[in-house]
Amino acid sequence: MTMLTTPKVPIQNQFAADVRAGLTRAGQKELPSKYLYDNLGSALFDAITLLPEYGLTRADERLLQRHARDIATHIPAKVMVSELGSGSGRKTRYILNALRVHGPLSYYPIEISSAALATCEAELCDIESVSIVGVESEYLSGLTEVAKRREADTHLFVLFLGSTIGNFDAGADAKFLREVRNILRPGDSLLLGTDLLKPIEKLIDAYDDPRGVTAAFNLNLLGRINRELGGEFDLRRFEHIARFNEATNSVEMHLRSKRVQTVNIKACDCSIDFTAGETIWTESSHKYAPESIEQLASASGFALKAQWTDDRWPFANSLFVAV
Ligand code: AVJ
Repeated sequence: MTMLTTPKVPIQNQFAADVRAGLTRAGQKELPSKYLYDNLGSALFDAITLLPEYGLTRADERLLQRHARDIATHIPAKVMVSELGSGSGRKTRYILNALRVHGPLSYYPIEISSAALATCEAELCDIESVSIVGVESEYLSGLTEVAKRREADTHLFVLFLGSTIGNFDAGADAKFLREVRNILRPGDSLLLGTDLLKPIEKLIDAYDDPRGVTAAFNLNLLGRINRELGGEFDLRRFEHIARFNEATNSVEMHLRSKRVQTVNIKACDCSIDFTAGETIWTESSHKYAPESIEQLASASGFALKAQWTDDRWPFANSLFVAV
């Protein structure tokens, strides 16, 4: 695999600054959900995707498997594919396989973690006539770098799968897609995965599974702060909770302090007081109303060209075209 890198802020300093800002702010304490994905967190997320209660990833995969050829009919033969957050690369195989019949292509997975890029390369390197260029970077700076390498007659096809878009706060999803759009040219396309609204009980089961895998995934964020920032969290003094916020249509994950306690974090040079029952908000996972996706497209400079939905687990993969 060839590698492309972009200048970046030393990750550790940024992590310490974000943790400090999120835990010392007035009101609801919070931590950015992107920090859930260190090596252990990524492995726990992979386990979540196998849980019977978490249908999201299977729905996404069914859609891509079934409709990859149909999706490919919308994409010109001279194409460069880039993916925001490649994950394991398993779902992407279907798309690359459907596109390569039109001729050789290059694939640029963008990931902040080099470990994830390596997994993705191992999973996909055997696909004939596809060359992989890993981009170790944040999404937008990585995509800018990819767009620079594109020739005049080449279409840029961006994949943003798995409903990662749902982790952005209200309004920030359209803002992010607008920034993606600004890197593209009119006619370029984006395949966007979005989890759809479904009954609340189903959602809570998916985010608070009886085996406790999601709880382990969430609590690992405190473990990561201990390991990387000299935090002194006792993970047994916190519990995982998942709740549905009806005002924002999002499943929220929190970590709730079981008692009054104070926790030191050396690298942040701070100590944090918790009251009994106080929570740290660690993730929001927005669930889209089917009609809202077209609005999301037009609010961010795209038109909705085609859409595929799963009926067993409401989920949509939508093809947006830059206008
Ligand atoms: C990977 C962001 C799509 O929001 O469903 C799974 C992460 N969090 N269980 C999601 C997650 C708790 C997941 N995404």
